[in-house]
Amino acid sequence: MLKIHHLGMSRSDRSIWLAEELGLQYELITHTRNPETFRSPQSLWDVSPMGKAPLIEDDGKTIPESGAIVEYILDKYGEGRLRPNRDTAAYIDYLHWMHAAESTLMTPILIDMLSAMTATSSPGLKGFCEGEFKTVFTHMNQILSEREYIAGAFSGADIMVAFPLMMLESPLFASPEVETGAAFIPYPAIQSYLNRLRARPAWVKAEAIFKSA
Ligand SMILES: N[C@@H](CCC(=O)N[C@@H](CS)C(=O)NCC(=O)O)C(=O)O
Repeated sequence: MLKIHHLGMSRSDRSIWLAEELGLQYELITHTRNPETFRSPQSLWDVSPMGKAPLIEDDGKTIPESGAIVEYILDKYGEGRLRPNRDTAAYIDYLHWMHAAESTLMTPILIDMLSAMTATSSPGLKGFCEGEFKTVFTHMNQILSEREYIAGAFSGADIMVAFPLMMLESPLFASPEVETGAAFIPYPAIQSYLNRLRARPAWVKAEAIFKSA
């Protein structure tokens, strides 16, 4: 059976949500962060060479990296669901956002978060993050005011993109040190999109699972 290694407050939320969207049977293995360092515990290092979540095990294979996991699961268990056909324009949007989630979107978020957590923020870093957030969110807001989901119909790309967006709503980002504190105020289409995602039954089920794990 498919095994999902889950670390609290992490991108492994994506793997659980995807499995719930597809109605898959899976075994959930939960790892608890070190309470002092907030890093992975030894149990995760025992299965993951870089000590990172998410990680899945399936048919004797070990698959790391949340985007790779989405693609693997859709290839093996998707039966054509949650991914546009390859010869469509929607597929290009799917590919774009599938990859942008961990790169274009996540980069300023991580810089912003880590500079606040380590008290190393500077006008240069703040300016960089502010500019990046404006560019990315303006573009996403435009797209999401024209369609319901990031690549048209709901897809694996939404599962990828939702994580960084939801991260911005965590209390850490409410700090005045962090550029994203008020990030969504001028972006109503992004806010409506998040509300739509949170209303999905599979999200509701997944959220209950990773909150209780
Ligand atoms: N790009 C990777 C990032 C993996 C990653 O950094 N995971 C974090 C949790 S979101 C982690 O395992 N952190 C614990 C640690 O590094 O000690 C992915 O999308 O899977």
